Amino acid sequence: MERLVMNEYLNKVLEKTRRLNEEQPEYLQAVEEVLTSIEPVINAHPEFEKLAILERMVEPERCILFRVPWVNDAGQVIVNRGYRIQYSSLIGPYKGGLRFHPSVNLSIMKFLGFEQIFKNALTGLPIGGAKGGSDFDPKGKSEGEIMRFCQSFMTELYRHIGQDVDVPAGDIGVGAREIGYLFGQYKKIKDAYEGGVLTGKDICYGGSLARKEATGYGLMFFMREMLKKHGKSLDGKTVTISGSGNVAIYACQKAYAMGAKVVAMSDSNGCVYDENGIDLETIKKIKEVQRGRIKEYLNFHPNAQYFESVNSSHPIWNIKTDIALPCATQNELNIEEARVLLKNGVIAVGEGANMPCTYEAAKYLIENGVLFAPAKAANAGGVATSAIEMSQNSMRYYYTFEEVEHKLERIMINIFNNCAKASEEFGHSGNYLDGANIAAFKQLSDAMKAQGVV
Ligand code: NDP
Ligand code: 2IT
Repeated sequence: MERLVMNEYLNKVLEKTRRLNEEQPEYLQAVEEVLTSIEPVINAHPEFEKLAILERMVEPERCILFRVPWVNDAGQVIVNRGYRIQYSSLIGPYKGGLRFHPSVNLSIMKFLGFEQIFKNALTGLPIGGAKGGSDFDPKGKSEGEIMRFCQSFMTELYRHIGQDVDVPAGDIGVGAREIGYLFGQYKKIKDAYEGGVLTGKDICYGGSLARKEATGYGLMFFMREMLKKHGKSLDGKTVTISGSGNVAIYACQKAYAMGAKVVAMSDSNGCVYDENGIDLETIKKIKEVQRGRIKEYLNFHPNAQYFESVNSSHPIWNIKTDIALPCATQNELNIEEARVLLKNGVIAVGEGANMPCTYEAAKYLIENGVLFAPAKAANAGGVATSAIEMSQNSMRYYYTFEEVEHKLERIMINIFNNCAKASEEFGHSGNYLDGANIAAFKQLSDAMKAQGVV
């Protein structure tokens, strides 16, 4: 959807970005959302045009594309494509996850890298923005295949990263298992123990307690603060959560701890609805241990219902709920689905995934009074805790689970307050999407001005 922007400089940059990146819809979507949001700041700073602040913000510092050859169990050589988008080192080493999913392409990598710069600024910690990954599909692969793929991926990636240069972590399809294989190969090639070169490591070799839980927990801390500001709470609320991966599982855990009832979760094949409340231990067993499909939930809870996803539909958004948490992937909640949620009485939507709502859906929800927690603020707890992992690695020390969780909670409260403040300052009170973009952009543009033309 084209958005109306009055500022001439903004329009010029938008047009140029569209022209240069015609084939990259997700990237353009992310850029358009941010640039549209920050119009009041651009209006207040006419000097930004001469400094080309926006042109420098939207163009990645470096895009690395590489070949990843590996041998499958049948002896066949397979070639995948690897990516690392080193988007911005303005406020710290490049930092952001790796995604292994067949849909990965340059547009998706660039959109994620772009979002990451702003998200990382919101954490208040010294981390730049990056993203990487591959079109490799981990589904159905053996342990040996996963390991060989990770080793081949790192055999190229290692020369581009380092604990003060670029620090990858997990994302879709990359969890502690993959990080372990990547770390092992990095260490073997470098012949040095650089603990802080990757985050999301297992606890047994330098990972941080509470990193696994951090994105989901952080989302719920943000949601709690947002509801509180509007005189509401999670107590007794129903919640639906799309996805059943890392973010979804720990959002579910915290939602229960905050007194809510999670009634539905999903994967790419469909969703389960359990009116008694989703049994998270069953989900964890199916997803974390067996790496199975969510449909198997019915083997343990025959009274639950399963709704198959047909033609990439998202049946989970048809389920009546007070709070909806899209925690699977980009553009998984569109305007029609937003309308159904609203008709069914939704009061808040929290983006655990990156850009899960289309811009039209997000705008519709906000305009209709639904409290909206935008991804780059609401899911920043994961990368914030990655930065806490890096600091523990540098100190050669560790914090307890409670210490890390407490730091995470403080960071999420700060992020919410900063989004609220920025939204008020520019007359968009209660629009935390604009608030998040404005708060992050102000810090980044200040840093850009301070460092000169580089
Ligand atoms: P996981 O791989 O652990 O889980 C992903 C979940 O989303 C799975 O249930 C998966 O289902 C579903 N999913 C993935 N792709 C699609 C798709 N194209 N269509 C439908 N369902 C899909 O990933 P995470 O939980 O780590 O990541 C989820 C989201 O959260 C992503 O958007 C990620 O960028 C974002 N995020 C992650 C952070 C982290 O720390 N891990 C931090 C901040 C954001 P299936 O198994 O069927 O594929
Ligand atoms: O999207 C994200 O913020 C992540 N996948 C986590 C990145 C990180 O470096 O922990």
